[in-house]
Amino acid sequence: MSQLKIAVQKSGRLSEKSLALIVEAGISLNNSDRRLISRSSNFPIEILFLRDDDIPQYVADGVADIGIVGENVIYEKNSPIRVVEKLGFARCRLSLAISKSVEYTGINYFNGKKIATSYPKILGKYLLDNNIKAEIHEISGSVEIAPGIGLADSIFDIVSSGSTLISNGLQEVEIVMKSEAVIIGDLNLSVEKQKILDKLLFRIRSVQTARNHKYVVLNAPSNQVSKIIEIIPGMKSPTVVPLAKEGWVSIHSVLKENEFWDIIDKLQECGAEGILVMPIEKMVV
Ligand code: PRT
Ligand code: ZN
Repeated sequence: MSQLKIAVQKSGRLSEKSLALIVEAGISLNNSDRRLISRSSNFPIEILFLRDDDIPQYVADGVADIGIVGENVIYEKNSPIRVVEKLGFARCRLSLAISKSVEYTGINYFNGKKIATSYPKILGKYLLDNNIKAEIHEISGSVEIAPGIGLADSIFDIVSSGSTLISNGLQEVEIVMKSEAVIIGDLNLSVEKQKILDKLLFRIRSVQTARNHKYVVLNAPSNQVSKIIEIIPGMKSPTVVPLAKEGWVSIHSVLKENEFWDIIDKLQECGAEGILVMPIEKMVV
């Protein structure tokens, strides 16, 4: 029986969420102490723990069948792999930043400047596309200190909250790309492995869909039911059950997390009371 080999980051920003996703998909891991390989007793999967930068090449070489990495890493490595699924975590952007004391006038500012980065390929392409001639100075870490120590005029680096830039006296002036964690895959998966991957993706999507929805239960006057059903249509249609108190019903439904506050306001306007909102663990639609 074939096993699908999945490469995840050994330790870093992607590790916990990558493993959590696998565990929430109902896959139990035998030794998740991240030595090198972990197997599952209830799903044909093997996990390889690697540095994130190495994952695209391992997948391209077929050592791993799929992997979880940030999009920034795949575009920098340019390995022959495909993006199978976006995962929505480890969101960040790759941006150009300059000293906050400089007044930024536009992209031409970078002509003739020296830019420090760990992402020379992505930056090189961006500069070429925008017809800017700048010097790229490749460094492997602590890029944000480069302008302060006189190594470069500006930087091109990952930004998430922006606080690293602020504490180094820098301002973000151009967002070059946005990134999030994705599943990447070998271009030539066997039919058997593709089947295992499809099963895994089905489970991951159920977990992701559940995360984006909430289960809601509320009490409402019976004469408001039709109005409330319009507000919370549910997966097919809401469950409506009578309460012991005459003229009242309990309504159960599912709503999207991002519509939540708007909907709650509307429900209250219809006389809804005792509104309970609960997380959903898995959701198959
Ligand atoms: O050891 P290994 O090579 O496996 O790990 P790594 O050190 O290369 O990567 P790691 O664990 O730091 O990040 C893994 C991935 O997380 C990255 O490739 C991105 O896709 C994603 N990610 C999301 C981030 C950030 N957010 C992030 N904020 N990666 C790095 N940062 C750093 C950034 O380099 C900068 O120094 O955080 C700082 C900026 O953060 P803010 O919040 O101050 O703006
Ligand atoms: Zn790395």
